[in-house]
Amino acid sequence: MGKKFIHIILSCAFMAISQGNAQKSAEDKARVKWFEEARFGMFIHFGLYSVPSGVYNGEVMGRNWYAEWIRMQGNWPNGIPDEEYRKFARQFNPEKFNADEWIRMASEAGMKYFLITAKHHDGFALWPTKVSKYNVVDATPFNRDILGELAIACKKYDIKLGFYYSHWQDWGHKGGALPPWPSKELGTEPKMPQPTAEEFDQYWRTICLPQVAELIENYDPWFFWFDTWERSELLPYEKVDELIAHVRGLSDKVLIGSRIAFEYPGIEERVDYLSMMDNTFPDGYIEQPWETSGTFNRSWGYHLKDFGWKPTKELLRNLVANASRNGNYQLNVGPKPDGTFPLPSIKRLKEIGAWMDINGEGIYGAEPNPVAEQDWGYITQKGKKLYLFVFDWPILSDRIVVKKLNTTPSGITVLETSENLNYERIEGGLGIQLPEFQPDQNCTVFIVDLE
Ligand code: FHN
Repeated sequence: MGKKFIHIILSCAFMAISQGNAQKSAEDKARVKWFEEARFGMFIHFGLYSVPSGVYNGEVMGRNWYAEWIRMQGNWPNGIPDEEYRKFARQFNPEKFNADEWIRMASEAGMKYFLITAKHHDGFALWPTKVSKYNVVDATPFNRDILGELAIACKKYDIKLGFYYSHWQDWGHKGGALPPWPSKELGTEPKMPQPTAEEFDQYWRTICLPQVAELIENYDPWFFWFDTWERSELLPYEKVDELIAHVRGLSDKVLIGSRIAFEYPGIEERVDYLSMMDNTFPDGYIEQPWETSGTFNRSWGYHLKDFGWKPTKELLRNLVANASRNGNYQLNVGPKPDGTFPLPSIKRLKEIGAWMDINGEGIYGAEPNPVAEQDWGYITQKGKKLYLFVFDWPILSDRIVVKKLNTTPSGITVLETSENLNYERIEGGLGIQLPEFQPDQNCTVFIVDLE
């Protein structure tokens, strides 16, 4: 039972992506190893959009729940005038921002890395960039280098720091791409006028490339999360390759994700890891390291009216399902304008952290398992141990069946309580007697020893 079998159960849809990984050099594979083992990271959307928090002039922004889009989606479909939006810089003063506290919360939740919007689509930078005054030190009363403070805290807690950088969309600098809508489908033609290729190139050379270099030189990040979600004429492959070469020329450790050119054919061969679309969880194994970035509620940036908080069990399920399929989970917090995390996020981070303290050994560094998909939950594997994550505790039965498991174990225990469980071979798999009382209402983990 091993990788060979895993390959057999690969769905065809993922074959092409898997080939991307097959062509990786030993050096490429070594660079991404920490990422594969980490499995769980924190994403942060924080910027000028955190000030209005999804509400402009008393009106909840239209179209969708992405509060960081308020510049274009507030007062839908017109957006907020640029000069109005820039005024939020004068109000950006997150006095309760405490880098140590953010990173400690990530660490205590069991997260191993941390990713923040160094510059989102609005073009505003969270560090004192030299190539634009539109940044946290030059344009706001806060006047502190948020990324610098976070970099120090990340070192303290041994958390790997990465940057989200919007390389394509930039609404704050001339020449940056604008939204590829309003569009006919939304009934809001004409489309927004895009910059010319020359204008975009000017932005590229004077803002994008120098800022990426600054981020690497100043803060020594471990990875970049560039952001696109469709193909754009402004961003042909030559530019994507130029940016990749630029990053590689400045650091040999920085990982690059596939959202640098989402859905560009062959991108998987050029990048270190794959990113799924927002809150999208593939239903099978993918060989190349990959991640899903997901939200606690619906918005990425803090949104005053978004009360759609997902239950902790759902978040744990996302984490475990991804780990069992060789993927990571990057869970996003949208800090409030004062720099604190929303309480519902804190509550869930604590619950996840408590669960990870007990059960994290089945997540970190765990490999997917050939019989991962079960009707009660998921399975990961570490050497000769299988970790069974039981999310759907049977109501009408006192046992679960591990389908397709044909090896007889030497023992099965509950990870949290060390209780030994009885088991027997049955047709098509292995039957496991459940403990009388369910130790964890969200997800209980059993260890199956195959020694
Ligand atoms: O447009 C952005 C969005 O605001 C957010 O940053 C997400 C995170 O995955 N990325 C883009 C949409 O996919």
